[in-house]
Amino acid sequence: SSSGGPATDVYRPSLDSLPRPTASTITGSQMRPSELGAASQIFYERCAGCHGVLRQGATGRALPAETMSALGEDEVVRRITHGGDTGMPSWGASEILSQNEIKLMARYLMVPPSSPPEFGLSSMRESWRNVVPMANRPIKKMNDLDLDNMFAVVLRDIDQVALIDGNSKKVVATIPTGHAVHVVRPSLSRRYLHIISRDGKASLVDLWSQAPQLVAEIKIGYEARAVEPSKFKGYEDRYVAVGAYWPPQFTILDGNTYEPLNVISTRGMIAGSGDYHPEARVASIIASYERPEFLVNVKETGQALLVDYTDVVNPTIKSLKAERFLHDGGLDSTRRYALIAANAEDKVVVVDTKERRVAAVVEKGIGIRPHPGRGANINHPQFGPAWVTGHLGDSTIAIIGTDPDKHPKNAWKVVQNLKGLGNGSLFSTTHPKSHHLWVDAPMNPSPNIAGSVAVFDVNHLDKPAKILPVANLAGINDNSAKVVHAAYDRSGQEVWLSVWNRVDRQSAIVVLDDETMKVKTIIADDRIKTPTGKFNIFNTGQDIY
Ligand code: DHE
Repeated sequence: SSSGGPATDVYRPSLDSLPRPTASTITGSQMRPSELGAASQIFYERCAGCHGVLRQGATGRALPAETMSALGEDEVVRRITHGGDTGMPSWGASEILSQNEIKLMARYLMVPPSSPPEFGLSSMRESWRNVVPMANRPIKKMNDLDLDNMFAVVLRDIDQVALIDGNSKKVVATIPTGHAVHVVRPSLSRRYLHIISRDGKASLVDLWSQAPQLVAEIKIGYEARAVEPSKFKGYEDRYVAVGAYWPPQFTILDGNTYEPLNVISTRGMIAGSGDYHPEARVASIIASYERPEFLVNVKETGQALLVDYTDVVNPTIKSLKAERFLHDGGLDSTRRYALIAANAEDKVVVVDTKERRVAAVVEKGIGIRPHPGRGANINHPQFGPAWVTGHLGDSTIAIIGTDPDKHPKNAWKVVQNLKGLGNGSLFSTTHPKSHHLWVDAPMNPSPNIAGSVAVFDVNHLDKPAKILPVANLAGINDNSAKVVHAAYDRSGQEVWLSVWNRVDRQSAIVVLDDETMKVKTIIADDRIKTPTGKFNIFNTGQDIY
């Protein structure tokens, strides 16, 4: 094994390189090793993201084994089945987990967690595959694909990313990824796709090859969510930062080959209290356009790290004291300020990437558990440039002024609240050429709401949103179908939405005309299973949202 971890671990044992639990390592539990294996797999895929592998809580509650035992199996089963109103999905009611799986999870939560193994640079080097070395790569684009209007689509449960041509809507390639693939970040040069999977595997795709292909991959830990290429002028394609949830650390890779260059632990002290946290996970990573730096947002400690990559082996890191539970976020329209949701604190932190400081913490007017994705940069008719986030915990859509120069009174304040579909929103989206704002609610317990999207007219925000039943429009009426992640095409005239269904049921991507909100195309190709995030290579690479 390359993990070098302790043999007591029961964490995600069905994945590669982890020691399998044995009866002696799980003394006191009422579970067989095979049950523990299945349960820890489900926990890692569905629960750890919010609750933490050590179950100390973040976006989701802390789940101490003693509390679970005190609640009793029936109550824990009830909570997993029906979810809650601050973002806990209704795993049973929405038919994602079966009754047996839910019972298994209830019993699993009564067994105390164990700390998973470490994963350092030597383990990474062992896992590194430079599939197509630079010498065998093209020096210019070798295909006639329209890369600017290509979409990379996450096919979550089949461990693939599909490349779909934005013009013909045809699948041009499918790329194998790690397990439960999460996010794709195209490079600024539009040559590369960086893909991160939940199991810590990062995959590099070269879009210049005759057919886009996987050219390198590496495992940087056991659990991960974020990857981001360097974007400062002169450093395009040079470096890639990959954040891990476990072990709590981030790794800097060579941007062309994925050779691991440095790994930096994020375990440490909580901003404010100064108390130690053993599971300080890396949430979003945003490349600065102002300096040769990555902004690495550490969830549990609330430290926002500005990591200078001019000397990757000996990096200078400025650690900004932000707020706990930093999660997702994006840049304002000038690309100078990063707005990051500190979701379990109901705050949004504004980092000035030019002056390297926390410019503001927005609290008043933020709803319960903000969840922007990268957020949406609108031009508010009254308040000027503004950034928008929806929420997991309520139907609030908060609009925050982002223009300290021309609209100083509104800067970093909630200037308006809208009412969205309901709680359970994940992503808010717009495009500089559009006057529409699209906000989803896939985590809402009602299948009708989770299957719809709200569209606001930015020029008439006093009017209620138009609600489009996107899953129904695609002819998909299952309770398990969720409509998630609106993404614009290059021109800003089309919006793509995923109808994300169970792997054994029909999913689709629905393409709507932005202006008329009418369906243009339904991509229901057999290969499109469990689509979630869709990343237009131009818009995502240049941070246009
Ligand atoms: Fe995500 C972004 C973490 C569940 C789809 N997700 C992010 C980011 C983080 C994160 C830290 C920001 C990355 C960045 O910008 O660098 N996501 C987590 C979780 O911890 C969580 C809550 C639970 C889990 O177990 O993983 C979680 N995420 C989900 C989903 O269930 C989604 C809908 C589908 C899936 O893949 O499982 C999902 N997350 C996405 C997408 C983005 C994302 C599509 C990127 C949005 C964008 O527009 O850039």
